[in-house]
Amino acid sequence: MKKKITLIGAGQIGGTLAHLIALKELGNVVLFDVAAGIAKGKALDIAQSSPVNKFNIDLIGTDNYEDTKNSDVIIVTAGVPRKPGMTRDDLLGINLKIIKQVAEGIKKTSPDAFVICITNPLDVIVMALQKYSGMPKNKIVGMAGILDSSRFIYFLSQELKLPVQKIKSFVLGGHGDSMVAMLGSTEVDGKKIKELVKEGIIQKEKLEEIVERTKKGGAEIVKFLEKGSAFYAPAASGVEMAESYLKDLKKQLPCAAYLTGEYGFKEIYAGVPVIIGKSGVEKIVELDLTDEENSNFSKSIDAVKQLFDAAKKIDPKLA
Ligand code: TXD
Repeated sequence: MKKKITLIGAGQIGGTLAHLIALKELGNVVLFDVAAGIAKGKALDIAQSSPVNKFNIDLIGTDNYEDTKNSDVIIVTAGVPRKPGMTRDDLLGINLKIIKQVAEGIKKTSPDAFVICITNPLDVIVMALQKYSGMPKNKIVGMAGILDSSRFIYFLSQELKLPVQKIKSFVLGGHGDSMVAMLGSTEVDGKKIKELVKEGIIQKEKLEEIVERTKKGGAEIVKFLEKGSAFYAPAASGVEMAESYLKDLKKQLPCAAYLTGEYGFKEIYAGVPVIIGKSGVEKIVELDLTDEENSNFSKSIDAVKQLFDAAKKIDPKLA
């Protein structure tokens, strides 16, 4: 029996998610969007490529939550993306309203689904989605850390002229300018990055430049595109999480997860390494952080808390 994957939002990321899931035959796809035509058109277009790429899955487009019921995985991208000059936080008001509608829609029709939230501002929106839906905290997770880590690894691979597979790193904390590249645990071909700095293979200043470029990774693409924001790498990152759940791969992935005391914080979503398997977020992995990483992680959590306070001012029900 094929799994059922519902994509709430059939825009740039939603359409790319649908295509990637089809090519990997991860499950049948329901593309849901309030703009039903977009959902239906993209579902049909991807379906018509199945003879070329030899995949066999069902794809439908809809604006009716009934069509999404009993989904195994739900990936939420419903919302508005940034325009040039906007911060992720500027999207809070409008996307909170949208995520409340989405929560109402999914909690009745797919109460047992694993829900991956992508909509920005990510850390607060995923928290709101969990609160509005009341679905289990280990079954609702945010996608950001995989994207941020992937951007960091890519920039580092370009600088060192190495294949991306040779580099291991995590970017944790909030999905914003306060995100934290965990340089202490970053490895290049099995060697700690600080060894490469000592050996003069990469300058400390260049490494800091790469960290800064990663923080602004989304804005750099928004500036080029002028209309819309990144969608290929975000979609690839969301599929990585869905696949680990559906195939019980128990991959360790940086995601926005609900903390219950890990890293000294609780009752907040933040980007941390988690194990994703058939039960959802099965474990939060506590890395040994350097003093600098600990301090930067705390600052990042503070930034998330401030934005969540702003969200509670918009909707006191979130308290
Ligand atoms: O790392 C990350 N988490 C970020 C997330 C990376 C990149 C983009 N990030 C955010 O994802 C972005 O700031 C947006 O908040 C979402 C979706 O980005 P996308 O580029 O896919 O936006 P689009 O193309 O505008 O698609 C959004 C769709 C669009 O088709 C709307 O009609 C639909 O969402 N939409 C809705 N669908 C269902 N229900 C409701 N209420 C609704 N409102 C709008």
